[in-house]
Amino acid sequence: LVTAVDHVGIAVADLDEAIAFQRDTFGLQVAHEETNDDQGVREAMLRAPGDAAGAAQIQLLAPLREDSAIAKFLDRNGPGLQQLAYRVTDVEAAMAALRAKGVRLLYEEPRRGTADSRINFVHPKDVGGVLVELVEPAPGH
Ligand code: MC0
Repeated sequence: LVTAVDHVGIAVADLDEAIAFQRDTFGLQVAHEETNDDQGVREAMLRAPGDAAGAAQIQLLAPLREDSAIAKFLDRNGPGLQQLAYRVTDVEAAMAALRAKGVRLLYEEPRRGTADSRINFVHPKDVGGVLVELVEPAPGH
């Protein structure tokens, strides 16, 4: 079902501060930055200098609004690991396979994720307490 670990997401209060911290502390570089209004986030994808193309990235997620999932996560837990994202080739097929195993998906239909990927999420209570994202990259990514 899963072809690779796509990224690991960390909730942060301030995106620019967190980017600078990861750069100055660990030497990670920004590969991509965008605002996703649907998800209520400003986000950055970070890479390590030695990463091969397609290597798992670190995603920093900062809230755009108080009613967003990241704002709620920060209120409850403070900054920290928020999600694990698995890459799939066909998100609808992955959703169907997981539903058949009795695992709950958060959305009926895929939504738009980073860099025009198609995404859905698995309920953390059904998969060991980890919020799992499914990511079908846009063609050419
Ligand atoms: C909540 N829970 C978590 C969790 N968030 N467990 C593990 N990891 C998390 N991140 C737990 C709570 O502690 C609670 O457990 C139970 O799940 C249900 O919590 P709830 O209060 O009913 O629900 P909420 O309001 O906390 O919402 C959780 C939920 C939400 C996962 C449904 O965060 C959501 O819809 N997430 C999907 C969207 C998202 O995360 N977007 C931001 C990233 P107890 O034991 O207390 O009952 S956007 C993104 O990632 C895009 C841009 C991309 O990569 O392409």
